[in-house]
Amino acid sequence: NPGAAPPRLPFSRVTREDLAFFRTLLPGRTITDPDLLKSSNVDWLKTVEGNSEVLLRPKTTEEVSQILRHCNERNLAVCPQGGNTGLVGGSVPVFDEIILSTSLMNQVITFDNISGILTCQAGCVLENLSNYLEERDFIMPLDLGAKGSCHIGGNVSTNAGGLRLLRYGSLRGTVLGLEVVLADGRILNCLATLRKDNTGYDLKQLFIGSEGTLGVITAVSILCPRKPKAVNVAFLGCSSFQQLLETFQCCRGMLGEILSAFEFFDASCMSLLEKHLKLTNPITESPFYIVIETAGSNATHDEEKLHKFLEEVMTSSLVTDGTVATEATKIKALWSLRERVTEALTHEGYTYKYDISLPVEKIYDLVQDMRGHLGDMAKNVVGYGHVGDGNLHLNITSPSKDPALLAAIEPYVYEWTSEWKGSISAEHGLGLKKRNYIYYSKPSEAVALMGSIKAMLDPKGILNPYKTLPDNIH
Ligand code: AKG
Repeated sequence: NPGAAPPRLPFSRVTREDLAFFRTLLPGRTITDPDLLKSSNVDWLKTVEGNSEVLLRPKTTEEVSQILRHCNERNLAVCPQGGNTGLVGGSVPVFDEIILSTSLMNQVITFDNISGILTCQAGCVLENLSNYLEERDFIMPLDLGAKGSCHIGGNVSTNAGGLRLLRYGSLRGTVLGLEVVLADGRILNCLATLRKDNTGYDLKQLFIGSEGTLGVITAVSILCPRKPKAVNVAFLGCSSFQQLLETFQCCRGMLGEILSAFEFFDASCMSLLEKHLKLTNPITESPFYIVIETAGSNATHDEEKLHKFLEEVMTSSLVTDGTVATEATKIKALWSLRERVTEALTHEGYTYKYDISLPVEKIYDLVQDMRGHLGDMAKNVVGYGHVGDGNLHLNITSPSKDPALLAAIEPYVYEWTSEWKGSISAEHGLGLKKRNYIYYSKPSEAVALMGSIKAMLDPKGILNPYKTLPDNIH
């Protein structure tokens, strides 16, 4: 199984002298109690578990630098960890890597309320940043279901997409600067707060989405939009995916500049939300559900636009039923239907998760095809995701881990994706689980170049080993 752990690489083991060094550097923040280490050794999905004996909790960039300088000299492997909400086994150790947690690096450094540029430490929790900004009439340019736990540093190092990407674009555009500690402890201060800066190579892009394999992000500066004065959410039902696509096209045309999200999930997801989380479907049962959000500056204009759009899709029968929310509590309730699908799935047993980019008109074909392909082998085959970004979350459940089922899904799902020139990881990254499938989405020349960059920045390979790059490249 190419997603399983490879053999341990010949890194050093942590000695008493190493622990003494860490304890002097981080008094009270060098954790070795196995009970305290338990939750940092296992991923959120409880599918990957490491065996680290040391968790370090630095507060400053200088401390991170000293930790890495020591680890590099001693050939000790390090697993950087943010909120540990990743879905591909990238944020937990595979063996005994030292866990370097950003959880105490949680300070806002500056916020400029003219430019909207926020600079903060990597361990700030996304929801805390959102709350901080909302008090100042701004918002974060990204939002995702894991907001209550995930760290901005983890978001950036995985290039997390989320629910607002359609409107505000990817972190590759909104992140303006990064401070990164390199494997040997050097501090790379590229913490610019400029919208425009074409002076040489844009090095920060190397660290965005490289999952902590090239450096440890310690601070981020990010461009934040103004808080919209009016937010509306429409929750709609569609009887076919074709109609859902037509609704999307119509929506883009009629809501254009105020559209901030266009998300979907299928009827199987709704059943799981009802069954496991006791959530109620606010509209009549449909094969597909859509969550549309508008965010604009004029409530009257926005509502008028939204109502015209709804009238159009209802009268043309693209949409079978729907409900609209303008009030915060109801908006939250409608959003939680989409945001909590992942959580509902965890109650079904074991979940095989795929995060695929495809031409938008093909995304649900993969779900249907997979249902036919797997037949009775799977308990559920469900589809949900970001229609506006052409990003499908295909999830397949079985009562427990099932190697025969896995062999039926992979590499089939990757071959299917590659045939349509899609990406086998749209927004979750490759981590441990997907690393060896990179060739389905990237040519071998590109992967070899990634290997050269890794070798240049981290010659001993101590940073997040066994992740992102395939096993033939360290
Ligand atoms: C989402 O809900 O948008 C996610 O990224 C989670 C996807 C998953 O549960 O596979």
